[in-house]
Amino acid sequence: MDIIQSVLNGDKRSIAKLITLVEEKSDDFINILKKIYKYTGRAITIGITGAPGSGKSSLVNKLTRILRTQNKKVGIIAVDPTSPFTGGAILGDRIRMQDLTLDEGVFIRSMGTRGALGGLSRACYDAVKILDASGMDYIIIETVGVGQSEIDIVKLADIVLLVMVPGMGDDVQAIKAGIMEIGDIFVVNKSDKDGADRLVTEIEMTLDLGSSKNSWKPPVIKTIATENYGIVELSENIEKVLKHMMQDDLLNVKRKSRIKQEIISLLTETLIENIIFRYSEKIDMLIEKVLERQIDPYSAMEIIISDVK
Ligand SMILES: Nc1nc2c(ncn2[C@@H]2O[C@H](COP(=O)(O)OP(=O)(O)OP(=O)(O)O)[C@@H](O)[C@H]2O)c(=O)[nH]1
Ligand SMILES: [Mg+2]
Repeated sequence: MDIIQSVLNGDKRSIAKLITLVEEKSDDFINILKKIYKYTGRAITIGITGAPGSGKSSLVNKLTRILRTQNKKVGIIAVDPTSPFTGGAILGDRIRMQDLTLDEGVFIRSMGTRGALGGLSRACYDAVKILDASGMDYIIIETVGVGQSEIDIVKLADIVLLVMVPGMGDDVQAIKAGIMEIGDIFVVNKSDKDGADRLVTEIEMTLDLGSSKNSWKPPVIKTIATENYGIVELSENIEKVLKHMMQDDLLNVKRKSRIKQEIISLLTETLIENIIFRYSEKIDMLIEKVLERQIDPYSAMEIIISDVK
């Protein structure tokens, strides 16, 4: 399996190819994923989410530059809810990173979401594994903060940056919507605009409400991505939060729960598919009975389950 070796060697074309195989669920992709799994678990995954246009891509761009000066390899996944197929040129423009694509130590990929709610697709989770195995030190996943992808990012990332912008009117709303819980770091971007300090205060007050006096509080960082302001502070805070998470074993707890989630969802999917396939005739027969009110759907389920056992 050439492709496995070249992915492990960090070859960008092979990485891209393998992600495509995974997206298309082509033959054997699960076997390839099985083989690379033991090489994963080294990368740090950073999720970045926030309202459309809040400056996520600009922040990722500037953050990546800092990581590159530290000689870290960076994989970037831009989750694009608007289209599952984004051409390279449009992608570069959309995520404002054309200049980074030339860097050998940076890999950028756009991926679609799943369904109308925009949850992260299985392929996205697998792409993270591929990038991890390929030797990326950091994997940054950008998701637009609408719908399910924002919630899903917590399951995928070791650390989540929540980007907010002053004067958008929806800051308070976002805070109220319970989104606050997902942020490990709060980034107030576009701090060149009016109301940045007020937004910082507002976020800090909300964080205070939700935590006891001595407990850990997520940092709130002001940035102006376009002017590279606050980016060093942001990267230092990422390291600080990671250190805290490692010291308190929180990172392992997070990763364990991620693995549990993954096994459970694979199990659920496979079991259900299997049952539906194996008992399709029986299910058809039971449908007739339910239709005629001889039995109810609950009993139909119990009949099938008792057979499975
Ligand atoms: N004034 C100002 N503009 C910014 C700042 N950061 C980004 N922008 C601009 O805001 C616009 C959106 O930036 P992006 O980085 O594409 O934002 P995004 O959140 O990735 O956008 P989507 O991926 O489309 O949701 C661009 O025109 C940026 O140049 C900032 O700190 N201040
Ligand atoms: Mg973007």
